[in-house]
Amino acid sequence: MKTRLLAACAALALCAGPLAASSVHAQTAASATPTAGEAKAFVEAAEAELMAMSEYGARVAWVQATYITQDTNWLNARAEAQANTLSVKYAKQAARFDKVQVDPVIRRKLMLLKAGLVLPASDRPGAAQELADVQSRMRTLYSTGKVTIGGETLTLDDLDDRLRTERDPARIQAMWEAWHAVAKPMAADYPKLVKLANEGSVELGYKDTGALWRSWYDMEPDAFAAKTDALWAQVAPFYKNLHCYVRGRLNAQYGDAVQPKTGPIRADLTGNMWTQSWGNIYDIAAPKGVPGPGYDLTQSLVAKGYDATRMMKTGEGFYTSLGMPPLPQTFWERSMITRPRDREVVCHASAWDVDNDQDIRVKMCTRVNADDFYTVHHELGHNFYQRAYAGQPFLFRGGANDGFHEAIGDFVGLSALTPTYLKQVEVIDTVPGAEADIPYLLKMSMDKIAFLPFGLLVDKWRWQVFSGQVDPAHYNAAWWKLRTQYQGITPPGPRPADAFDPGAKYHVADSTPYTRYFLAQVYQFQFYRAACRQAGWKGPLNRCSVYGDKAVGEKFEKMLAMGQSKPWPEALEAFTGEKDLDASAIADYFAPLNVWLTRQNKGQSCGW
Ligand code: X8Z
Ligand code: ZN
Repeated sequence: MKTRLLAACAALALCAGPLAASSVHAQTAASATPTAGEAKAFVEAAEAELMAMSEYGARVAWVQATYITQDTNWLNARAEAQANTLSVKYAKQAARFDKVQVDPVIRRKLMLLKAGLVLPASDRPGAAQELADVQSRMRTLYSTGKVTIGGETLTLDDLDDRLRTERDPARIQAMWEAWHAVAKPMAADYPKLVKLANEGSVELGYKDTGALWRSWYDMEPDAFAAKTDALWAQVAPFYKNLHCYVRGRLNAQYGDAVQPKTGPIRADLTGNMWTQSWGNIYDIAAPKGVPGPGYDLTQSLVAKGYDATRMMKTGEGFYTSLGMPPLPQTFWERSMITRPRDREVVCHASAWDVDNDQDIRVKMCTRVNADDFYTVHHELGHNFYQRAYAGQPFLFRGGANDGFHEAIGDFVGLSALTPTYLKQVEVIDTVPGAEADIPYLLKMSMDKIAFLPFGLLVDKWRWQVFSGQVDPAHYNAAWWKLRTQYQGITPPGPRPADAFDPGAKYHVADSTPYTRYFLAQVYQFQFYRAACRQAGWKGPLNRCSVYGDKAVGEKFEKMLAMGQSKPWPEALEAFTGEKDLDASAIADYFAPLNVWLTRQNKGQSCGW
């Protein structure tokens, strides 16, 4: 249940079951000018009721996501419609206390109740069910999508696997085009979803659904949009440097006919379906005459006989080394960590908090490779966060914001990928010397820096769509305009007139907001720089690992335990001493690489 990853407030959208009670109305409808006492009673009743019912929604959603059938889809859509209706009702009632003097805790809870939906439905009869049905169709289309290439039927995880290593441009293009064709039928549904969600957002007092999404960050929505643009402006020159270098290496690999020396990069050539991480083509980008990072993590994991469970156990071991309690036995009994062969499931990885307490789980179709080793740490970050804030009142059980939730496991991953750590846990046998630093940073930048424009543009596109700036006839063109403008990429061939390429990305098909991942790229380096300072680390930042550091762990857990009880700058300050998003931590980490890239690109005309 992806919204659980965001925040308790977003979780409300999925929390309620069929037991919706009306006690709250009875209490709050009483007087025309409500009192602080009524506000408190309203919040307490809402919180108790939503918490009691949230488990129902989570269990239905779990069954649907791990066993997709017509019936589980029906059940889940129905539960979501009921939850949406209930959450909207609470949001509207909460607004009644806007002008009442209440204490800060009640004020924050009222705010969370009001802003806590991702796609609010109108209270027009039938609207919530219509919206849930559209969502259900799009999600299932994505998760059960298959392509046939050369007589072989392939799932998305099969395609993922092959794109990592396939180096024949025609075969790469065929896989890319086949997967993007899967999303075509969403073109008819997406405008319906936009209309329905906007109807609900406007009723809640937002300009449109995009404005609602931008309102989650303890600041004005427009100020938030400006902040993301400013962060991008800080890192864009580095991205352009990386783009320039990788484009040159792709040109050397494939020649002018496939990848010209100038202009955008062909979108299918970076070893990833969405051109969002490029680390899988490190072999192509590897600098000539410079030794590589000294090991291949995928090969090492395979050689050491890793399987999905051992990858999870290793991930858990990092968190417990920081002093956090081990995962409960039920995690191991109830999680789904490989793709079942006998049924359809949602393979896109997610972390769940089923009962808002100890029943935490991962759902992931884990394969033994470097990407999934990293994703295991990412997902467990969600779970350890969930458990750390389980002591908060229900409405504060969420990330300080959704970007925080995504950044926890990524922060741990920055240590868990260091050769020092990998040697400590015996995944690799020797720690390479200083000559491996530039190759290591290059590989990291191909995953982290390459991601940034994608992390920004997915919601830029949705903001345009929700605001009506782009109409359905231009959805696909607007998508590629942003992809070219920010990422400097172009599709491998002309796109069909009926294409709906945004839908080829899980988070669009699933309506999971995406700016969170852009924010997480920034936060994770702030967490990491602060942790390494606390640990007294003096060497190059890319070699710092806080594995086993209980003092860092204790301070980190204190931030996690705050949940969303305080505005995010306070949570950030509690661990880092910093109060704002700051891309200088990324710049610090990659500084030696940026110098190196600038030298490599000398004489090239960069940009697109
Ligand atoms: O969706 C995810 C996680 C689950 S929250 C696997 N990520 C984004 C993506 O896959 O597009 C992690 C990185 C970005
Ligand atoms: Zn995540």
